[in-house]
Amino acid sequence: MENSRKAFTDLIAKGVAAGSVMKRDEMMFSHKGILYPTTICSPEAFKALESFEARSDDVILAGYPKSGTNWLSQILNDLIAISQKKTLGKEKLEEFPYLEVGDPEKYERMLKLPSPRFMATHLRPENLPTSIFRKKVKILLLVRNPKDVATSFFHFSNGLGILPSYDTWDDFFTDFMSKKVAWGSYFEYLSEWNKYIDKENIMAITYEELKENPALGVKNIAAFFGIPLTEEELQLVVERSSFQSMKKNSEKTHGSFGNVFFRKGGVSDWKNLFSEEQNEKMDKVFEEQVAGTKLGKKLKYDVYCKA
Ligand code: PPS
Repeated sequence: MENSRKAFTDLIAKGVAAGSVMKRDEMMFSHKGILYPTTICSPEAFKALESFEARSDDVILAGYPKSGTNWLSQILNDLIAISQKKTLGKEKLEEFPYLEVGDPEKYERMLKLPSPRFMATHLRPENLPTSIFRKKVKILLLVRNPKDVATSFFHFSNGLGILPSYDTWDDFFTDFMSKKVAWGSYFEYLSEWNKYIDKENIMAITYEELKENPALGVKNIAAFFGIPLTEEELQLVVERSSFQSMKKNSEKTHGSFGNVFFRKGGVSDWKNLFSEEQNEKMDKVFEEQVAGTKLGKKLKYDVYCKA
């Protein structure tokens, strides 16, 4: 395990240890009507986050849990290293990269970090510190088709003890559809972020389009953040961020949790879990809440979520 990633693995290990002695109903708490895992988040940290001072050159990745945020984090960190002419993969991770995860003092420590600071978040826009929008910080918004998100979330809940586990997929599906999972409803997440989609400081990308054409995706992301890339650098970032490379390297980057964070890395695994009835239920909710929005159309639901 590389020492440089200790901030990641130590926090997860602590969360797993805390979760192992908690009763199921103690494992989540509600903040502004949304559930979060007690094992790695706290009301005190949320309070401290409100006054977090963003910098205009911060690099922010927003994505609901299980939409591929570790993948895009790798890409963005490599792009930042290239922009600073540093060797890829050698940077030391000073803080756990998800903004809302960690202790309340984290934001004080982040004041001392050099620019550009990278941070990921699973939060909805209305729950992000207002300085992010005031400073027009660039945000890469990552979305993934909701059926694969739910599938990945189910396996993750049973693979890592920071979240309540489930005896059956059906139980998880019920909770996923009724806002009873960590970070709340994915459908509400999509409709809230849709309100921001036309802002110049926001770029949306789907997991599926990146999977289909990683070189084009990385090129567009680099252009959005104003990072010039040679063809060679582009190929390197693409190669280092492939699922195979990241899974192979995961012992170094994610320690013993590697296999949980890098599970299958594909599209359509939902077909192994969803019943006919569950398909109909999700299709209906998506149609009612998200399908007509710009972000909803970008997800190409008919391509990726119809049997
Ligand atoms: S987390 O726990 O919320 O931070 O998870 P997150 O990283 O957002 O999402 C995990 C899923 O992303 C897949 N993954 C990848 N897919 C393609 N390429 C690469 N490089 C990659 N890295 C991670 C990971 O396998 C999870 O999806 P599933 O479907 O469970 O495999």
